[in-house]
Amino acid sequence: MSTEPAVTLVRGACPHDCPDTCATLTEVRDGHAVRFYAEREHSVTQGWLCAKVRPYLERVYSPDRLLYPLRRAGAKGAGQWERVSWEEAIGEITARWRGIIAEHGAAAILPYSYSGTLGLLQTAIVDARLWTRMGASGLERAICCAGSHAAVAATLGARHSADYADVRHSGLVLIWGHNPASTGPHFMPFLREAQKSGTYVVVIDPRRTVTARSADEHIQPRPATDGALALGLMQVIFAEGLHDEPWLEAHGHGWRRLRERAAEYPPERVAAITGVPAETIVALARRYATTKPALLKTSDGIQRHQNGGQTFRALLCLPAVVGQYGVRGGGLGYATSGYVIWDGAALSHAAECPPTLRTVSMNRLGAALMGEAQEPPIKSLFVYCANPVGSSPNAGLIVEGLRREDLFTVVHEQFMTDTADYADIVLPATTQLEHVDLHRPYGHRNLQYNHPAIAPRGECKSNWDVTRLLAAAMGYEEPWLHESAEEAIRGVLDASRATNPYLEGITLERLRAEGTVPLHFTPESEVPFGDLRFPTPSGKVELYCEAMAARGLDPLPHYEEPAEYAAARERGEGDRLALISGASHHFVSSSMANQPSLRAKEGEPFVELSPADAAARGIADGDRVVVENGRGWCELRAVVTDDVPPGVAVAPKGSWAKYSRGGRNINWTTPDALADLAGQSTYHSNMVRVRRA
Ligand SMILES: Nc1nc2c(c(=O)[nH]1)N[C@H]1C(S)=C(S)[C@@H](COP(=O)(O)OP(=O)(O)OC[C@H]3O[C@@H](n4cnc5c(=O)[nH]c(N)nc54)[C@H](O)[C@@H]3O)O[C@H]1N2
Ligand SMILES: Nc1nc2c(c(=O)[nH]1)N[C@H]1C(S)=C(S)[C@@H](COP(=O)(O)OP(=O)(O)OC[C@H]3O[C@@H](n4cnc5c(=O)[nH]c(N)nc54)[C@H](O)[C@@H]3O)O[C@H]1N2
Ligand code: SF4
Ligand SMILES: [Mo]
Repeated sequence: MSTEPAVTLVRGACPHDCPDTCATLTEVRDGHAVRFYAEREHSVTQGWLCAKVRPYLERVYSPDRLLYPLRRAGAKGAGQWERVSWEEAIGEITARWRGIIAEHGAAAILPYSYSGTLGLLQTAIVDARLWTRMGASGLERAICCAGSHAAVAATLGARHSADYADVRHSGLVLIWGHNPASTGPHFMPFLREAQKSGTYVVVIDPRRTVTARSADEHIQPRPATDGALALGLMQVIFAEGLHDEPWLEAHGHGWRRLRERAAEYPPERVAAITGVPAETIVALARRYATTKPALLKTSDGIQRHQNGGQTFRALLCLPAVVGQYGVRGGGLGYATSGYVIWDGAALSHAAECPPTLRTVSMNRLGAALMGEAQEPPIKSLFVYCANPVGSSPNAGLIVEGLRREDLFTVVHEQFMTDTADYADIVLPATTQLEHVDLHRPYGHRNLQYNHPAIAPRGECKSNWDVTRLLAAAMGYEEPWLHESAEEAIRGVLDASRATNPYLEGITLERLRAEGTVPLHFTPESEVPFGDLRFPTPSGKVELYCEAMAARGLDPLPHYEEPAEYAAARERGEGDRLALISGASHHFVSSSMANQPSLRAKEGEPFVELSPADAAARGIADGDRVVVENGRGWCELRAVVTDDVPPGVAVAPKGSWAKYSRGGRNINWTTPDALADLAGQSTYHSNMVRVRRA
């Protein structure tokens, strides 16, 4: 007789920062996850997971998982630890915090988190509640998409996009500064199908990415010049009378003023700025204006430039000029995250909390720790769902800050990251297989529920459970700091549904039972902006944005060279290269970049150089090179390739510093300057020198 324990099948969701939010299945036998794979029936996941997450059990059961709380037992960063109990750890943290609050006020405590998981509970609720109750410093979470979100809010009023499948209706797809083959791979099969039936695909990216390889046309502008390119396309479209004037009259606020602005960008001027030949600009403008439906598909990578906000505004104007918003297969493919905005009051209970005295930009963590944040100075940092030493800009300065003897740093993590190395206390975190959550994807229009599949490994605790422990030890008695996980999710879901038609009929019970629940659309709301009502002050697409004018910002999109590029040009530093550090194929930011099998696939951290730039520096393919500027340096392997044009270098983000030669990654060079809108990060407005090591 067989004594094999039965297998149970547990429904989950991929928690990583990726638009696809795949529906997953875990087979559990005897409390142990034995298989992990994709849901077949899901309209987007379609039975496959990406190369990064397929080996998820390797991550969950990794011998490197943090399993117990640790206290630093040597110098900061020396890697000496002693195991402590949760009781001791929480006791020590809250004792230190009480002292800091008494001396400096709670604003001296800075929580730091971003996108380790995208769940409602483990991220959104956790980000909002304890810290607000405490009166800690707020964190301006502008590392990823603040500029594009601000641009969309100003121009369209909402982040609405269609399902990937709708691309089959597109006659033309402009994939602009976006690399879905790596960063949102479930779009690609839909794009392939469309291409087979005649859709023309153009990729606009300085680098020949995996996505660009299979396009019908690849256009390579100089980095950060896309605002000029977009305005140049508009110039041609207006000048040749190819714009949709009735549409603009009815739905485009300030379109004549946009036309005047665009007139400043004739093809020859744009060619000089972008490096794209004038004929190519004219041909693309004609194609975009005359092939319908025309979809502009983009994401957030392109706006990580100092002029990224205005660049994104310029992109958002294009579909309006050719009357493509509200058209199935046309308009904008950006993000679906605007259909569900979680109810703010239910999320944070901020009305019952003290005011947040100040907010610190997450893009300036190093500067903030080193003195930019005054009154009070930051005396304690609590990091979770983030790895700032690996992922945030100007990492050398962050490390300097983390070395401060008077800074009390706590890191809640699954692994001993480059950041956890500098902690005073490390707390072990659960993975997605060990906790519950609800996910609102940014690339498709379903909600995804994640059931825990296994018990937490070792003494790992979820973010929510740590919140509750800390709240109790701080003596905060508000019931919303002590709810069960399900109660917390239910409260926010129910409050959000009360005012949101897209959540009609979506209850926690349905989510728990069905796992994947599509948002509720009507025939009128199904196509993004299908009713041609835009939730902006004018009710139209705000090509000219009054709200931006009122804030002293340029109300029309414009092109401006990033200061770092201009400075290098003016100083005659022709040997500098514009370095772009977008997504790596096998990691999600720095997540997964410690998994041996994925590191092997990605290879040694590299920088791509054009044959001309390599030759000019005496660099051969495979050479070790130093990439450097005034902020810092790192050592990489040179890949000499015509995938990048002269003047541009590409070094993907994500590699852990401690697994890199010299103990540094590309973020030792990236700028912590802020962009033109919303305090956005500016990773790609980065001038570097490259030389043989
Ligand atoms: N495999 C993988 N997937 C990921 C991630 C990852 O790290 N790895 N990260 C996730 C996250 S956090 C995000 S925000 C999304 C981002 O998703 P994407 O925006 O698609 O990814 P990025 O690689 O950041 O940027 C896209 C492209 O922008 C190009 N680019 C940079 N500067 C310019 C420019 O000035 N002009 C133009 N035209 N193009 C430019 C880069 O070369 C890059 O190919 O991906 C998510 N998915
Ligand atoms: N050079 C360069 N750098 C970049 C970018 C770029 O374009 N160029 N892009 C930026 C972008 S778009 C983004 S979004 C940021 C992302 O930056 P981060 O938000 O710092 O993301 P990760 O580096 O992936 O680190 C997330 C960490 O969270 C941990 N984690 C996962 N789940 C949990 C959990 O449930 N609880 C806890 N406590 N921890 C958990 C993971 O183990 C991981 O170490 O990176 C930025 N970095
Ligand atoms: S990272 Fe993206 S593509 Fe990969 S499994 Fe997760 S959601 Fe799916
Ligand atoms: Mo991101």
